Amino acid sequence: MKIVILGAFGVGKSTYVETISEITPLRTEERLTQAGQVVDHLTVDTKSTTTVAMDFGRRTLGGGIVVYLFGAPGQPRFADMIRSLLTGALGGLVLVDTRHVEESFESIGLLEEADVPYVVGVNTFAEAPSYNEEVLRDALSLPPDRPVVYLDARHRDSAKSALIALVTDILRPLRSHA
Ligand SMILES: Nc1nc2c(ncn2[C@@H]2O[C@H](COP(=O)(O)OP(=O)(O)OP(=O)(O)O)[C@@H](O)[C@H]2O)c(=O)[nH]1
Ligand SMILES: [Mg+2]
Repeated sequence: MKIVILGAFGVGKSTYVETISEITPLRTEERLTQAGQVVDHLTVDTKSTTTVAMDFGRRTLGGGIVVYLFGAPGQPRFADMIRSLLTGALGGLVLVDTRHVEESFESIGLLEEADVPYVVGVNTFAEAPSYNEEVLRDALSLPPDRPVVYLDARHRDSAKSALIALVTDILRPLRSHA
């Protein structure tokens, strides 16, 4: 299964791929510079690089399911790259930082444009406000059939639960027709 990890700049996409991948992921990080400060609004002080093409990892789940994970870049200027990554994808995981919920619209829009099903994953940063599912759904205008999960992209079990939620969602129509 090809799946894409999307979300705004700095929400933890590369961290997620790193946490969940069973192989050393491919990364395409480039240094953030003073020149980019006008367009790249940092939320994490420790962040010094950004994804400029993609992350790539792999994770084998039970039942012989092998998931190929493509971590997207975050900034809107990479939209064409993200459209390319969505080609042939069976699902998307949209990571959300609750300090900047509105920055998730871009990713959700690209998924809807590509007609790829998705799960919204709230990456729970300690400093970020917590909203319950109903409030988030409302803020994101999420269709009722789109799942929302809460996770910490740095923790394996938490990251795995989010991936299973997405894979389960992808497989659901097939099962109901079996
Ligand atoms: N506190 C906290 N920090 C996190 C979490 N997930 C990621 N980080 C940190 O946030 C920073 C950004 O993570 P990245 O994984 O580079 O974010 P990204 O979404 O890939 O960023 P771009 O590729 O630049 O869009 C890193 O310094 C991570 O260590 C989290 O769940 N909680
Ligand atoms: Mg990244």
